[in-house]
Parts: sequence; structure tokens; C-alpha cells
Amino acid sequence: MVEDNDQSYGRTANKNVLLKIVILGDGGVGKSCLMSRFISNHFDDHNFHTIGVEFMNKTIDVNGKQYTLQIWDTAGQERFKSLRTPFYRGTDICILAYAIDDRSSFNNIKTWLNEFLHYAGVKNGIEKFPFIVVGNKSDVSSKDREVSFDQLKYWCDENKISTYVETSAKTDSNVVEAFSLSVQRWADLEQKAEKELRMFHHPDTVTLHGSSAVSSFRTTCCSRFTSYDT
Ligand SMILES: Nc1nc2c(ncn2[C@@H]2O[C@H](COP(=O)(O)OP(=O)(O)O)[C@@H](O)[C@H]2O)c(=O)[nH]1
Ligand SMILES: [Mg+2]
Repeated sequence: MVEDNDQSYGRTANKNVLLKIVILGDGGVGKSCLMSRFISNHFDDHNFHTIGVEFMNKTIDVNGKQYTLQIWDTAGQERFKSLRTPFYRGTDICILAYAIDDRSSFNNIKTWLNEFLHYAGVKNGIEKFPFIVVGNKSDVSSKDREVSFDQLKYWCDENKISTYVETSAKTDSNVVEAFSLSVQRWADLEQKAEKELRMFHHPDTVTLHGSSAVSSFRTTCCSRFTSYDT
């Protein structure tokens, strides 16, 4: 989706890309805390964050571009282990979260990944969808740590996910970075897909009678950008 901030002026200079992000993972890993740390820079140990909340928006700047992130929380339904299609529909970025002091939440990442692949209908392969794996609660003492950073890296390599990070919603470590990284990954994949599609359908340059003509037709991979191209 593209929001045009300058609609009232009839201009399209200020493109704002709206991205739907879902945060998946076992209950208790800190998904709601990550969301509220990111949205309002707030952490509350005793807050029951999730009830009734569907999604929240925040606009960030990544590489000089504005993105409005619509972040969906699970409303506590993760205890059913499946959130089903409506929750996932139209997702642009998927955050898979676990807690570094909870080995079983790390083991369950695979289940959440498979659940997402199934219900979100990801067809082009994991490596073409922007996933980020987030190991939250990096503030806990080393004696409580149950998952090392190397294990995170190894798991991501094995599962073809190139973006991963450890965060702490409590001490505000790497939280904004995690969201920015995921947007960067989205933008990289989008650019790649656009390029591939353009190469495939409309090679820019064709040679006509020995001279070169550049096609004025611009193809994009995604409806997000087409209607606002100038
Ligand atoms: N030490 C620590 N605790 C956290 C952190 N993030 C969340 N928590 C705690 O973990 C518990 C579950 O957090 P919550 O956001 O409700 O998890 P959710 O079920 O995944 O949404 C709460 O008691 C939080 O205070 C963190 O970064 N560090
Ligand atoms: Mg929650």
C-alpha cells in the first residue's frame, strides 16, 4: 500500500509505504513489550498488554524513506498455536520472536515459521519473504541464557533467513534496529523482485535497425508502487 501524503496538493513527491508486520512467537517471549517499546518507548513489567489490541501504527525513516509500520499483535491467541488466515492476510514482514532464556520458545520458532508459510500463503520460498528472527530478553544474566547467539545464527542459516538480532524490550536494546532491519530486508527483496520482473518481461533496451531505443514502459513487481509512479 502507498499513502500519498501530498494528496491535497495533487503531488506525489512524498511517498509513504504502509507495511503490515506480524510478530509471532510463544506467549511470554515479549512480543507485546517489543511492540510497546517500539511504538511508545515504554516498558511495563506488569502490564497485560495484549488484550483487545489488534494493531498499532508507527512511521519510521529507513534510508531516507518514510514507512508506516502497522504492527499486529496476537491478542493472546498464540496459546492456540495457530492464528489462521485473517491475521496473516496481506502481511509484508514477519517477525519470529523467542526469549533467549527460554529454550522451548526457540524450538517453537520453526512451528511459527511453518504456520506463517502455510496460512499467509508464501509461495516463492522463505528466502524471498522478509523474515526476521528476534531473540528477546538479551538483558537476562548469562546464567539464565538458554540460547546462544551462535545457535540463533546457525538456525537462521539452516532455514535460509538472513536477518536476525537479539533485543531487549526492557533495556531498549536493538528494538528500533530490529524493525529497521526488517524494513531494509523488505526493501531489498522488493527491489530485487522488481528488477527480476522488469528483466523478464520488459528488457529496457532493444535494438531496432542498429540503433538503441529505451523502453519507456516501467514495470513494477507490486501494486504498491504502480498507481503513484510519476
Ligand atoms: N527481562 C526481560 N523481560 C521481558 C522483556 N520483554 C518482555 N519481558 C517480560 O516478559 C513477560 C511477557 O511479556 P509480553 O510482552 O507480555 O509477552 P508476549 O506474551 O509475547 O506478548 C512480561 O513479564 C514482560 O515484563 C525483556 O526484554 N527482558
Ligand atoms: Mg502479548
